[in-house]
Amino acid sequence: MKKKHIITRRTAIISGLSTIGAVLLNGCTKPAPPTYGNILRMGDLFTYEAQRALLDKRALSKEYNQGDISSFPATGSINPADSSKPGFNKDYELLHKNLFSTYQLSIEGSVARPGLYSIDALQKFKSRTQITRHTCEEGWTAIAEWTGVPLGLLLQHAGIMPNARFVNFYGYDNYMESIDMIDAFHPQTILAYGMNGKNLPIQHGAPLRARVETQIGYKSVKYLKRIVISDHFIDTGDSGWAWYVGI
Ligand SMILES: Nc1nc2c(c(=O)[nH]1)N[C@H]1C(S)=C(S)[C@@H](COP(=O)(O)O)O[C@H]1N2
Ligand SMILES: [Mo]
Repeated sequence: MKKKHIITRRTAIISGLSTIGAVLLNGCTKPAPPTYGNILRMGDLFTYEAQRALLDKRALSKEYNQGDISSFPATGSINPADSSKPGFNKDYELLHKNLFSTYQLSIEGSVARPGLYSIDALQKFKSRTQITRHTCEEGWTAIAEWTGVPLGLLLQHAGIMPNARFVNFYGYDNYMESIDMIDAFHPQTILAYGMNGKNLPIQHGAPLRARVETQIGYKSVKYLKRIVISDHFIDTGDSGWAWYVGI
């Protein structure tokens, strides 16, 4: 059952990539975004076409009701402001002291407009709230409500370049993971600042974490510090865990 599901998602990804290839080859004959023709805005064409070609065909991960919300364990780093805990980081300790008012997410790499975003700035984007099930590779699951900004909106705002293929997430605790553009533009891939109607708590990644609902829990990076858009992905290497872990 589970295996079948994974195969289905792989097929979707492969056809997705060939669609992007077709989009790039036929770009001129397809409807173009208003920024078409501006070399710095080529990323807009890519996202515009790719989103329309792909996203409506992509299945949403199941969403639940308020009554399904469960208790939620915190794993991995649970407080980078605590020097007695793994993942301690001095910059994070300072942010925590300032109640995250000085926090700024950095968006860098293959984007026309690299930039820093405070939580206030992120909250000005249209938000998305979703109640989803988190699945950890260690074998537990839990359901919570997440509120945040769709990553695709932010990437469009930053203007991703044509060579952009991966989104690399870096956490304050030195944790890192990456996803491809198909998952990055999935409507349920959000940068969450809220959990169960409150600000995201420390143990779950305050002030901002990724929620990648199409993949297993370790892709949902907590304590986001930087997002680097690139033509190559960060491979966490010898950990033995797969890079792509669709659920
Ligand atoms: N920065 C960071 N992000 C992380 C981790 C971590 O240790 N550090 N652990 C990952 C793993 S394995 C899981 S299951 C989830 C756990 O999220 P939770 O602590 O909110 O349950 O976060 C993921 N993201
Ligand atoms: Mo996990």
